[in-house]
Amino acid sequence: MKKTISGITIECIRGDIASQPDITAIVNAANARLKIGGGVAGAIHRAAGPGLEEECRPLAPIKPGECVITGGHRLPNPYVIHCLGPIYGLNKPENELLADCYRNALKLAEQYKIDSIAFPAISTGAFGYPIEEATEVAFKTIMEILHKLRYVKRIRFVLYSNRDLEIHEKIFSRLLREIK
Ligand code: AR6
Repeated sequence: MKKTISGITIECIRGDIASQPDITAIVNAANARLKIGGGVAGAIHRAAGPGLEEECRPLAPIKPGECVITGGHRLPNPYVIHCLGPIYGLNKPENELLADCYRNALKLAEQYKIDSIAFPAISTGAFGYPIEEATEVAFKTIMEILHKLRYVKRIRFVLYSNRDLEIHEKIFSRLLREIK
């Protein structure tokens, strides 16, 4: 699914965040120490090689809602933006901390004049954030700041399962109807 709003294309696809060669910056659902982990952080660090962890070392630790940017190393993408999502039920208020991830990632993308960015569903794996709630926060946050973006022209959500893709498409369609 794909929709262009205020000149910015938002799309949802099923896939692997570490295999998005046409995107300038991919977002990592990181851990506080910016080390290789499971899920997204595992896929990204494995594809990027050990140079990514080395570049991350002096930037760690980060707090929930914070993001830092590095190069892509062996990834096809020039940049990786590492975001620490909230652990559901622990880091509060979860919705604000998750919104901060999307806001701060886009702020960094603008600072680096990045034209395209791909997000995974931050916090919805090991960190336990219910997918419907997280999706709503992600889209609402992005739609609120779309008009401020000068350089970002494409925002892609990369979902790992068909179910997560369907949930994203359903919630995105509903929010689009609501803003009409
Ligand atoms: N591409 C796209 N999405 C993926 C991929 C992939 N390769 N792999 C998993 N997902 P998670 P979190 C989905 O756990 O909840 C890590 O171990 C997954 O199905 O990667 O923010 C870190 O080291 C889920 O919907 O991130 C941290 O300690 C979503 O991506 C912690 O987990 C996020 O799952 C971060 O937890």
